[in-house]
Amino acid sequence: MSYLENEIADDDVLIKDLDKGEFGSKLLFIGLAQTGKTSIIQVVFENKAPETTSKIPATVGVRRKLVDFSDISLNVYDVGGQITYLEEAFVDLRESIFTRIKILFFVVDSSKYGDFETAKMYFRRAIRNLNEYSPEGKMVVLAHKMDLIPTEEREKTISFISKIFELEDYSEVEIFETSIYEETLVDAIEKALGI
Ligand SMILES: Nc1nc2c(ncn2[C@@H]2O[C@H](COP(=O)(O)OP(=O)(O)OP(=O)(O)O)[C@@H](O)[C@H]2O)c(=O)[nH]1
Ligand SMILES: [Mg+2]
Repeated sequence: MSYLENEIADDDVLIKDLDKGEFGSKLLFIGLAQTGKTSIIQVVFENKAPETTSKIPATVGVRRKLVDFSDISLNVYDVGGQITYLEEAFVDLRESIFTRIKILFFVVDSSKYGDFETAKMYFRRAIRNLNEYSPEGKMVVLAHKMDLIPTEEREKTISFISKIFELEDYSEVEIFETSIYEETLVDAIEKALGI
C-alpha cells in the first residue's frame, strides 16, 4: 500500500498540513462550536442514530473522513468550531482547507439567535476563501437544529438568518432548514449534491 493509500485508509485523519489525499468530492463543514457539524456527518454519512450524538466530544482541529454516499465517494472535512480551531483553519491551514471544495456547508444553530452575528463574520470569511480557492465550489447554509424551533416560527427563523447573513447579496448561496431528527437533513445534502 502506498503512503497515499495509507493516509486515506486512516479513518478520521487530523489535518495538520497540506492535504495529501484528495480523493472524491470534497465537502467542508464549518460553523461555530456546538452547532452540530460532527452530528450531521455521523448521522448522514455514518448511519449513526441521532440520539447517539449527544455524547460526541468537541472536534479538535480539522478532521477528514472518506465516505461513500449514494455511490459517490466523498471526502468530508469537519472543522472544529472552537475559535482557536476556526482561526487555525482560516489562517494557517487556509489554502489546504479551502482548495478544491465542491460544497461548503456553513452550519448555524437556529436556536441561538445571539450567535448569528458572530456566525455571519465567519460565514463571510468562508465565502471569501471559497471564492478565492474554489471558485467552482458552492456554499450552502444549514439552518440547523430546527427541531428546537416551533413549526410556525421556522420560516421566520430562516428569514432572520438570511437577513443577518445578507443572503440577498449572495444569490448563489442556498439555505436549508435541517435537523438530525428530521428527513430535512438528508434532503438538503442530497439537493446540494444534486442527487
Ligand atoms: N436538538 C438538536 N440537537 C442537535 C442537532 N444536531 C446536533 N445536536 C446536538 O448538538 C450538540 C453538539 O453537536 P456536535 O455535532 O458535537 O457539534 P459540532 O458543531 O461538531 O461542535 P464542535 O466540534 O465543537 O465544533 C450535541 O449534543 C448534539 O446532539 C439537531 O439537529 N437538533
Ligand atoms: Mg464537532
